[in-house]
Amino acid sequence: MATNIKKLPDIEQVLSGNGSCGGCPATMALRIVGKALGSNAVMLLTPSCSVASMGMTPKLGYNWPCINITFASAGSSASGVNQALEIMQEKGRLQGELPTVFSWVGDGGTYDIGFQALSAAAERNDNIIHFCYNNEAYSNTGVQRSGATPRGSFTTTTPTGKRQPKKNMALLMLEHNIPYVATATVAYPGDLYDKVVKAKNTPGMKYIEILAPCYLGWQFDMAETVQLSRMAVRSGAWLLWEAENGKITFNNPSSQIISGKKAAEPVDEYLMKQGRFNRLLQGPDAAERRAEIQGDIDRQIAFMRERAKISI
Ligand SMILES: Cc1ncc(C[n+]2csc(CCOP(=O)(O)OP(=O)(O)O)c2C)c(N)n1
Ligand code: SF4
Ligand SMILES: [Mg+2]
Repeated sequence: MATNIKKLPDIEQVLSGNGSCGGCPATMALRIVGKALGSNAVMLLTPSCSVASMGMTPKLGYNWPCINITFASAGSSASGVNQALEIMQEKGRLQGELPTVFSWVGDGGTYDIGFQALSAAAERNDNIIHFCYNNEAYSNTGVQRSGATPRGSFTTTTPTGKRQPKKNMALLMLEHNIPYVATATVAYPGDLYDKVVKAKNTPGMKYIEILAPCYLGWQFDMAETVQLSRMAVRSGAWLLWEAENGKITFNNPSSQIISGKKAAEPVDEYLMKQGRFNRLLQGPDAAERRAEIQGDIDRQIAFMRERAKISI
């Protein structure tokens, strides 16, 4: 059972007055991450909404030492910072517990441009946590398509709807044989908190991906961020799972969908709540397009069930 939200520590690493939009899922998620990591950490960020929201020294919105790095280099930069801290500790120039080194990166910086450096860090099993907050587009530059954008979604570079399905990035990270991989989303803060605590206490490379429904890119009312996050999970469009040393387990409510105890909700209601799908689903081939999206979700559920060796 996940930790109850009322039991999360009071510590706040995300400070008031930061520049994110109201209802920003990335910032909500980072708040929970801060409660799990505590203050002894170093944060690396690639160009993204979270950088734009952070503000400028000396008035940073995040209460960690923060390093802005180039778009492609989260994996290599975080590895380098971690190595430097380990050497400082060895030489007696750093006392106490080694800080957690984590990168906080969007889907563009993870799925696409940062993939090579991230893959290399995973292959070396470097002692870092890579967080991908996945808002399914390049939001900070006006919503362009990324490898995480689902089929059918409108972005400024897919004006007639994206024609390809998204990648399964968390599974790709798992295939690097790293000790910990997890998926999460803002509607389940206790689940996210527990996963970050596990990652913090696991040596080696950790990858946590957080679905982050962004009102701007997805086109819904900003007060509905958490509702959209919950609908994504209930429809099976987003599965909550974790893998410790390669063994996959699913977390509630995804575990019920995977085990066949509960059917995933049809994706229609989730799609129709979002302007990014609306125009497509009002066109003459709406039924065909909707079936394609539902097909992608059904295939992923079946694939992940098989990959986790669960039969129903
Ligand atoms: C090499 C390089 N290319 C493009 C940019 C412009 N750029 C800044 S933020 C951004 C979007 C980042 O998308 P993502 O990683 O998904 O984070 P989000 O904006 O969605 O938070 C882009 C394309 C850049 N800073 N550097
Ligand atoms: S555009 Fe989306 S991800 Fe970016 S700050 Fe606003 S709500 Fe957050
Ligand atoms: Mg993004």
